[in-house]
Order: sequence, then C-alpha cells, then structure tokens
Amino acid sequence: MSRVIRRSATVRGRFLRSVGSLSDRPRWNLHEIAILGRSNAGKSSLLNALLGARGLARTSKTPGRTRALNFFAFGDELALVDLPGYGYAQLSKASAQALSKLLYGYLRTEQNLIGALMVTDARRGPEAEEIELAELIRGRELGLILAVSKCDKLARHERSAALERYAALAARPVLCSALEGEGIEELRRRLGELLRIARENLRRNC
Ligand SMILES: Nc1nc2c(ncn2[C@@H]2O[C@H](COP(=O)(O)OP(=O)(O)O)[C@@H](O)[C@H]2O)c(=O)[nH]1
Ligand SMILES: [Mg+2]
Repeated sequence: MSRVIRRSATVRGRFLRSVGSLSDRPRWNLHEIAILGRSNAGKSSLLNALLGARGLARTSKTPGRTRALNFFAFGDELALVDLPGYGYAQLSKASAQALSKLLYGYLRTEQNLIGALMVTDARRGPEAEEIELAELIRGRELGLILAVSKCDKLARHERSAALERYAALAARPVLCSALEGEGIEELRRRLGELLRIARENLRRNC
C-alpha cells in the first residue's frame, strides 16, 4: 500500500471516526497508535490532554463506556485510537468477550499500527493483562510508550516507587497527569519519535 506522508508543524486534535467492528476499520494512509489500558485508567482523559482538546474523547466516571474503536487525528499523519478498556467487571460475559475480541483483533492484525501508548494508574502496579498486551506489542516489533498516569494523586516521595513498579513493563515509563498536564509534552515527543521511526521504516521498504 502506498502512503502519502506530509509533515505537520503543529498538532491539531480532531475526532475522525468511531467503528464498532473490525471489518469497519478505516482504510487510510494514517499511521495508528493504540491507547491501551484497563478500564478507568485514564485513557480518554490523557488522549484529550495530548490532543489539546478537552472533551474530545469521552471520559467517564462510569467504567466500561468505550465500546468501540475511536480514531482521533494527531497532526496529519497519525491517528490515536481510543480502545475499549479491559478489566471492567460489570460487563456481561458476552459483552466482555466481544470487546476483548475487538481489542485483541485490532492489535494483532492492524497493518497501520506503529505502536501503543499504554496508560496505567500510578497508584497500582502492572497486572497480568498489561503484561500480556505489552508482550503482544513487542512481539509485533511495535513501539511501546508507557504512561504512568494520575501522578497528581501521588505524594512526592511515592513517585520513584511508582516508576520502579512499572519499569519491567516498558523502558522509560513517563510519569504524567491528564489533570495537571505533567508529562504531556514528553508523551507528545515520544509519539513523534514513534512516527519518525515509522517514516524511516516506510522509506527503507519502498
Ligand atoms: N486525579 C486524576 N484523575 C484522572 C486523571 N486522568 C483521569 N482521571 C479520572 O479517572 C476517571 C477515568 O478516566 P477516563 O479518562 O474516563 O478513563 P478510561 O476509562 O481509561 O478512558 C475519570 O473520573 C477521570 O476524571 C488524572 O491525571 N488525574
Ligand atoms: Mg475511555
């Protein structure tokens, strides 16, 4: 597939599309980075902070609300994909299975996918599903950025321990807060890094 690559100086966040099944995935020339994390970890909030647009991705006090793949433009070469969170206990077994199929199906097969931004809660530690997802991403030789979020909830002395808990999950975890803006610039820089690598790979394979 040939792709049109244009450079963008500024990031413009914009909702693109929402799809409820893998067969409806968009066919476009955008690179995609998946936003991963357990339900309520703060994925949609972080996405809004990254896109610089409050309320673009739907955030919720009620876990399990994202039931589709939601695509947002981050500049004009990259789409960030808000995915259904896992680990939401209130869903019926059938709904949980359908969401899991959508999530894993997308991560295993999407050809435009260049990496994932995994969002974790700074007050917790890595869980089995996060380890499994990180392995899946690495297995496909895609980039993995780890956002250790809600760091505004930590006391100063708890910060390094939070990073240490997550160090085994991915290199260079980023402590961040969607609420207060800490770490957002660094995460944007990391997204740019993945994009540059993807451009390079594309050029080499042409
Ligand atoms: N204190 C704090 N709360 C946050 C932060 N990010 C998200 N939240 C809250 O956590 C809850 C879940 O956030 P949401 O973005 O909907 O999580 P998602 O289910 O992973 O998309 C909401 O009540 C948010 O307001 C943060 O950086 N700091
Ligand atoms: Mg969400």
